[in-house]
Amino acid sequence: MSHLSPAATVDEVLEPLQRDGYAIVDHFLSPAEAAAKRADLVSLLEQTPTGRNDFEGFHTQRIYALFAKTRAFDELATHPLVLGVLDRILGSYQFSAPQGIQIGPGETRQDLHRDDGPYPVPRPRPELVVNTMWALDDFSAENGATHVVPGSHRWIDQVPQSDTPTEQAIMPAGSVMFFVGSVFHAGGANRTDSPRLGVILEYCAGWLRQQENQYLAVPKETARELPQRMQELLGYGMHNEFLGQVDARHPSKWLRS
Ligand SMILES: O=C(O)CCC(=O)C(=O)O
Repeated sequence: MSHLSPAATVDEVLEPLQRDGYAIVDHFLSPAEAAAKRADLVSLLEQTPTGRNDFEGFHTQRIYALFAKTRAFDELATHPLVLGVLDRILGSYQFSAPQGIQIGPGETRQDLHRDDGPYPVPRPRPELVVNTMWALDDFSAENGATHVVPGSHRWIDQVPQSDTPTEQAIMPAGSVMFFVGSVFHAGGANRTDSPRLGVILEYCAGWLRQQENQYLAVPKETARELPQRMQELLGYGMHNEFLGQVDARHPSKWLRS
């Protein structure tokens, strides 16, 4: 698994991302920045239940509606490196399922899956989803670092088996893994005594339905106060001149009204 430095360019991220389906930039945030973002989620985690099924994880907490609850990730969500990668892969895009994921001790490995799985478009197809996993703890093989099946973004009918080899996104806190929606991956088992906290900022093509409905997840009053790029990513933007209009007007006008 190749690891890039925080000075990585868009092209340097794209190279492993397109070849393997994922790319890791180590230490994108300083330890202090990562710790501050982690601290920001602590009070939210105190109010967050564990999952309701094996996929969510019975020992895993998920902070849904992330952008209604914290401003700590706005800057990362709109960072030029992230948007530069998204520009090249998706072109037009929006948030799909931004969420905090804390995998607790005793959690088992999630089933390998694709984040673009919910979209019923035949493969091969262009990428519909790009995800970023921000490590707020050190991700290790023992505490649940995300598993990835290298190259599986090119699979058409093939599906992973129980013995399909995976690599784990072992990375220090403050690092980020970019991965395309077509690559098979899974949250890891946590065999330690401490939780593993990460945040996924997931984006889908601008012409698709968002996995989590951001118009309802983030109150209009909150969205109205955000920078324009954040508003567009939440969905208050247009894909070409047709998709996203409200009463024949740009949705940003409706948001301001
Ligand atoms: O938490 C992780 O490492 C990945 C989780 C994941 O892929 C998911 O919940 O869809």
